Amino acid sequence: MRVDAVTLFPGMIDAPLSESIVGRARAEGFLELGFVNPRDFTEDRHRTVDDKPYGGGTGMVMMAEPVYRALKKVRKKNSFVILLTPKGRKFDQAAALELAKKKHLVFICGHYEGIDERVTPLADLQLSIGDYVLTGGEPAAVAVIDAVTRLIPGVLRKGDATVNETFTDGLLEAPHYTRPAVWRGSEVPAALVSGNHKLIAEWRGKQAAELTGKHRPDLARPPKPAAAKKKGK
Ligand code: 6GU
Repeated sequence: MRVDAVTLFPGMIDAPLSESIVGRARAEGFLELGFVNPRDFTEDRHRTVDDKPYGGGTGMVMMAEPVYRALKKVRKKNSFVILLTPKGRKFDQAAALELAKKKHLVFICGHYEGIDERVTPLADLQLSIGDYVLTGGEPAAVAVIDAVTRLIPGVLRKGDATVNETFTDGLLEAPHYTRPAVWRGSEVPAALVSGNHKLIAEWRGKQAAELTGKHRPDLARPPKPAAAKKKGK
């Protein structure tokens, strides 16, 4: 997959995505990550990319033209363009699975108070990573690119399967343990060391249900409106 980021601060995305599994995915060619900086598309002496908001108010707003020109440089016919903004649709695992099917993603990262609203029609999708405010779209781009990259076939080694993991089946995962069996007096649950696969599966199912109910009651027993709706239509 090819990914390009339109950003004033490419290092905020490049550095974290040079480590660990995504770093390896880039080195092995599963992910091609490029950057384009709106500042390189300015024409004034100060290379201005932001200005005061019309109507007054605090902070600065990113100007439309440098962002437009940067996007134009990387956008192709098959590109899917995502604007990162706290006002966007909430990113989740289902969205990650959808994005993982695309050939080319382009992320537009706002900074300061945001980008001139007139660039929003250039995006196919507006995404937020949660209900809190970041300094810019860059850390959000890192989160989304990370979640999507690990879903590209071949990126995860066998044993890192993405089938039974948290959110994929609508539940949080059961807790994990590794050696030693007793650590500072704390024991691994008996079911996990029993060697009985049925018992282990039952224990994990119960733990997942309990944990989801406690930490994420909104996820517990997810409704299935898709199936119910289809019949009526
Ligand atoms: Cl995509 N951008 C910013 N600036 N803040 C956020 C966000 C995005 N998602 C959550 N908070």
